[in-house]
Amino acid sequence: QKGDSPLVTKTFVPTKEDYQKVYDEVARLLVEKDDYDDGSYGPVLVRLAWHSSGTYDKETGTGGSNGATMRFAPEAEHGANAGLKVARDFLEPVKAKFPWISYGDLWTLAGACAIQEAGGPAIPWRPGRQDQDVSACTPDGRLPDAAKDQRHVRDIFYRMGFSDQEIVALLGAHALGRAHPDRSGFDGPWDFSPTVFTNEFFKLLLGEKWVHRKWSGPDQFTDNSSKSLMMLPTDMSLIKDKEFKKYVELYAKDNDTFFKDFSDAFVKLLELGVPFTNKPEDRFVFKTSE
Ligand code: HIF
Repeated sequence: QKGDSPLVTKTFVPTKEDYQKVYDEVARLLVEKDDYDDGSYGPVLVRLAWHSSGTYDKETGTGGSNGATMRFAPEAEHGANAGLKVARDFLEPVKAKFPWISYGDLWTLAGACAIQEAGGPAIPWRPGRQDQDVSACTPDGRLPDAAKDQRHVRDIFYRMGFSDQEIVALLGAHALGRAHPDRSGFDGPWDFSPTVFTNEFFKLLLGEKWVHRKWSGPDQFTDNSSKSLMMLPTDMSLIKDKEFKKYVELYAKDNDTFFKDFSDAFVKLLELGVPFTNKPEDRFVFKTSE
């Protein structure tokens, strides 16, 4: 049959420009909806991107950001994911505007956007995640437990295929955001500028005296000078462990190296288990808003 058949619908193949439009919309909403927490949904978007990716298990190839399975009750209700509905709901109007993007691509793109918009490094990103159904939900217990020590941190991140240096670089993201008593039980921000991406996490970890907070909540640490910042037991493990600590020292001194290593490790995190048909060279570097 020749000519335009009404039976043939063209499949929409999004280009880099289309994904940049999604980026721009997330960035616009971050500015518009500034009446939340410390003035930005950015940190909780980063946490959503990471928790959707951090279920990956390299032995079985299961988990990771591919299926966006946190949309379903079993995974949404895992204790570690408490509070992330806020981030998923924030992105719903973006999904409505760009219905062709998969949730997995949207959540990870939004995480990359939140880091760039917070002044962090470029997070090169590529599409390819396909939404899956509830049967692809991962079992509870794949995400880390902040009450534990370095052995647990290594168990969790080695399972995803990360090295000690990559683990420390990633943890620098705790410069962003805060803990909420009604979500994790922990309380407070890691630094004084929780909406700006910097290497402050490492500087404070080394520069402050951290003491056990005296309170009725779970064991966490507070800085002895202002008593308004916090560290989780897993954060403290980075200076208790000699192998980890040398990278903390490196990143506290050298912000450029931190930005580079963080970007590499975060890109790797967001891509775990994704069946890409494109190549690493095809990653997009989104333009950050003015
Ligand atoms: Fe977090 N993380 N994270 N995290 N995280 C919290 C909050 C954020 C761990 C525990 C917690 C990473 C690793 C680990 C962010 C980003 C990343 C909270 C508080 C806890 C308990 C949640 C709440 O109460 O709202 C543990 C145990 C980790 C491994 C050791 C990643 C590297 C740092 C992978 C990462 O990118 C962000 C951003 C937040 C802030 C969220 C907010 O709502 O402000």
